Amino acid sequence: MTTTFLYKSDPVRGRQWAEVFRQHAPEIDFRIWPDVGDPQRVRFLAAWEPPADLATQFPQLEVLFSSGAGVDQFDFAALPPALPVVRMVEPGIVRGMVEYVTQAVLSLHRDIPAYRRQQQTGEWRPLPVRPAAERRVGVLGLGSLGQAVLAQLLDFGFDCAGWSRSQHVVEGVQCFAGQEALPAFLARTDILICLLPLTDATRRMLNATLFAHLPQGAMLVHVGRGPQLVSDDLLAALDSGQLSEAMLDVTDPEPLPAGHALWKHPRIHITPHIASMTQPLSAAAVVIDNLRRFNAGEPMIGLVDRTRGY
Ligand code: NDP
Ligand code: OXD
Repeated sequence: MTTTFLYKSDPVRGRQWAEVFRQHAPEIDFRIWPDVGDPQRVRFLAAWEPPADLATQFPQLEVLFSSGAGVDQFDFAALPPALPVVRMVEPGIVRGMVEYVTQAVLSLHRDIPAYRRQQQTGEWRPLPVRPAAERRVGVLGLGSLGQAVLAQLLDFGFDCAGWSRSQHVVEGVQCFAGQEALPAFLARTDILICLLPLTDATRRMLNATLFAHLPQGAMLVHVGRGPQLVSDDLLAALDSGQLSEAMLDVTDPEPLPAGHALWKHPRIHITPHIASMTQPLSAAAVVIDNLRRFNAGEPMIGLVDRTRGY
């Protein structure tokens, strides 16, 4: 019986996936939601938001692929318990995140937000230029994105550190692990980048207590998930000078409603969740490779550990 791979996400990008499947996995019947064909044939699904009652609709479903890097949009309790879930680990999304975070860090490092404010009042006032080696950058999350970002920042000569749940060894990066090491990591961080997945452990983690461990005047680049940040604590930290700038690519809620206090703060710089996006051509190629792995009984890249939530 022919296998169906069902794609339920942006249909324009879906057509690019379809072309890659047509060229490299022609034996698979690739379909774009809502054209599901025979539901009994759907063995694989790629989705940002899967349909409800997955088990009833697609009783032969064997793998759920997230069309993005995050999986916090899935209600794990509503998914069949033994269904493997795979997050997106693909070179295009990694490159996009490296570009975004690099521009954010360079912009903060070289005082671009301050010059924008000066321009508004016609003020010509050079600020001191610090070498990158004297700027301590710290990345929360040493996963596929965090490590790629650090590799680029190391190239610029920044003093780099990272924090994760388990201990990592990354050349040139001071690695910290676990809650007990968090204060020491924060104490040496001038520019903090959040690249953590949203889980029960990371929700509301960017709060007043965490900000208090940073050096006074530290800066934040938040590219994880909106609910990790306590907005009122950020506003208070900026008003008190504990933090000096914040670049937010993610907010809670999204879209951020007009008139929200985060829009108005002169030291907050917002982009609408565009730091990075799955690139259809490279993503489809990675998924086809994962299907080969799955069929060969090999571990798939990006397999989610449901007990950890990422
Ligand atoms: P990974 O799963 O590869 O890495 C997650 C990292 O976070 C790991 O190093 C993990 O530690 C660490 N971590 C998770 N929970 C904790 C915790 N409680 N304490 C300490 N460390 C923790 O994810 P990716 O790098 O692929 O992606 C990270 C996130 O980036 C995504 O989940 C998504 O939310 C966000 N994202 C945002 C985008 C945007 O456009 N703004 C685009 C794409 C992703 P360990 O290594 O020990 O497991
Ligand atoms: C993702 C995102 O998780 O775009 O892929 O945020």
